Amino acid sequence: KPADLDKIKKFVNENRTLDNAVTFGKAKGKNVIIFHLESFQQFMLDYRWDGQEVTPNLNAFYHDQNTTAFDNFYNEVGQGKTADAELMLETSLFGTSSGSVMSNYGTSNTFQAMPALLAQEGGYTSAAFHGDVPSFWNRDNTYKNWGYDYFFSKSYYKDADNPEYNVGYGMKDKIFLKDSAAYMEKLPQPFYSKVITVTNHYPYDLDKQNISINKTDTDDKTVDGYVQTARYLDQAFGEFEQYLKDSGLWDKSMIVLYGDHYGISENHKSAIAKLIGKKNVSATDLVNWQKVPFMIRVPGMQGGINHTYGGEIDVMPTLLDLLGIKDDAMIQFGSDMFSAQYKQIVPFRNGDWVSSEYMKIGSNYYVTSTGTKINPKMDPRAESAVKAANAYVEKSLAYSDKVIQGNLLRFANASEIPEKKDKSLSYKKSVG
Ligand code: GP9
Ligand code: MN
Repeated sequence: KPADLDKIKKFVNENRTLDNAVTFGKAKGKNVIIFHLESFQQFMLDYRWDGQEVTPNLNAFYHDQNTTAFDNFYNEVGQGKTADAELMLETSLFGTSSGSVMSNYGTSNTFQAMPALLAQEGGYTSAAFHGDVPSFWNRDNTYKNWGYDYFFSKSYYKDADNPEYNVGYGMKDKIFLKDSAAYMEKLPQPFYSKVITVTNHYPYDLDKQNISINKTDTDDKTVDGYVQTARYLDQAFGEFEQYLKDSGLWDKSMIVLYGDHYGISENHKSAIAKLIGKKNVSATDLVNWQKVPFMIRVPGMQGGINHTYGGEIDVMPTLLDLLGIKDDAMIQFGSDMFSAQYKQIVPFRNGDWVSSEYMKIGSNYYVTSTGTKINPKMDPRAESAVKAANAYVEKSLAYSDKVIQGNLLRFANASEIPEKKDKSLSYKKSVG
């Protein structure tokens, strides 16, 4: 019912934050290139093995003077994994508690999504790139609905079915990225694009000729394989970076890197502990291992490592701030991480959360900075902070679910829904 949307709008508006006068518009008019680091976790950055950095190219990007890198940034996905990450990034709505929104609602719901919004507000062309079949996670239909002009999926790539070119869910990243960069160069500018890698995906298989670092010694096949495919992903990114530099796109673009979700599940916790040199694994360690990279390089903007607590739901408002695009009409459950009013509360899909001060794990509470377990009832300040965070997280998840399950955005004013692109658009057409 339309009244449901009004109630939710009220909640979103109450939590809306002011723009940051310094960062707002810093990337105005620039191309946007979002580089999806499949299953890549924060602890791999700057990790060394066998006397080498495992991910030298990503580390260089992390420390680049124009890169703002958030090192307390968490993935917030549920069962939809990659699809949940994509949904949060492009609509600032949470995945549902089960299933994948892209699969169940992507075709028919009304959305306020990045590609359509940037087309309307900034004249952007949009393109997604992925070396798997277009139907996976219902991407083809969802992307049309979100307003993507182009979706370069497997059939666009030369010899894409050659078994030598594939591993796991799709094309090997290096092969995929070479052609992707060539397509990208031909897009009208400014463009908004996302490039979804896939080789660093469970079970982390890689052919011999692509292995360029010795196995780690945890004796856990998954973890030892992960370090090697993470290295491959890093090299693939390094090659892609070079293509962008050669074509001149590197300095005309805001480049965003993010990890979509964990790569190694809790079942392998002792092997991860060994990998990163930890003796005991605590409940808060397991939550902190849900950190993934979120880094934004804006040419001409001074970067640095930013310790603000945030998550995937906050990406869209944060990027819109940099792009100088007003989003006051949007139903967003995240907020701009650069805003001085930003709350630093990160909801997880199961109702747990992390804030800059406290963590909720099941029915237990901890101090975020120390991992010390607390009883909030013993400390009035903690008690009120925890209460407020619980209410905020519960409402955010429940309202987001309502928006999706009731398709409530269809009740928004027409002027609040960015113009939709031609839905009959065929992504099978050959371009350029
Ligand atoms: C498949 C790929 C994998 O196309 O994006 O999705 P995931 O298993 O990580 O959700
Ligand atoms: Mn994934």
